[in-house]
Amino acid sequence: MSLKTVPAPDLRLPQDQMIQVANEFAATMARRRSVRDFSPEPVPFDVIEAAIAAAATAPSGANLQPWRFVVLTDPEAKRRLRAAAEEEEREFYTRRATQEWLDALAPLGTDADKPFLEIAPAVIVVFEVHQGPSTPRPYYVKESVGIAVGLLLATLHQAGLATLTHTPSPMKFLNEVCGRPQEERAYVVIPVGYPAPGAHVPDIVRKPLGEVLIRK
Ligand code: IYR
Repeated sequence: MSLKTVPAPDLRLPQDQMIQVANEFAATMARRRSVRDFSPEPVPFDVIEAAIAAAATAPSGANLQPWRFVVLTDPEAKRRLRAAAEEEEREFYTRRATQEWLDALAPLGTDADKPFLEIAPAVIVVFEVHQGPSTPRPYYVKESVGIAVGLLLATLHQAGLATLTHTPSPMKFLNEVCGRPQEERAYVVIPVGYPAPGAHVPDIVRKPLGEVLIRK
């Protein structure tokens, strides 16, 4: 059975305006940085809610929208999250990671300590939704959830908030910490807040457009 249709939205802008809008957005996004040193200052929940609403507009395989966003703000929940994540991370840094991987991470200065999981005022745990008792088999889950997370990060950044895309490995413990069913699988953990006063980030550079854009 096919869905009824509605007219495609007409978003057309005059050419000079479309270039300006795109350039301004690119310049704004160029200022986004992964922050690891957060202030405990609370953030308005309405902003997080709006960012999740934006994320949930992402295209998805067969429009099945296979995502859930769990927002932790309760200090005790964040403390449990941090403790469980650090346990996994200690395994990663001392046993699981290959030397090659550790060498790739060395310039970023990351280690098994994850104070940001407790200090950031909000932590969003994004889950993929797979087939389960009340959920159908989804398609292109990683692609769909990845796009949703991109929109989430872009919205939070536009609203003036800092984020970190944190990927503890493995992530199974997040089902327990967030009270989510087996068919959901954690995809990424995103602390959200303001940088701590005086926070620094590594002085990275992005690849020049000439390298990443191939025009044929
Ligand atoms: N999950 C670890 C390791 C880590 C992996 C990558 I790839 C990074 O870009 C950063 C960290 C951690 O969060 O420390």
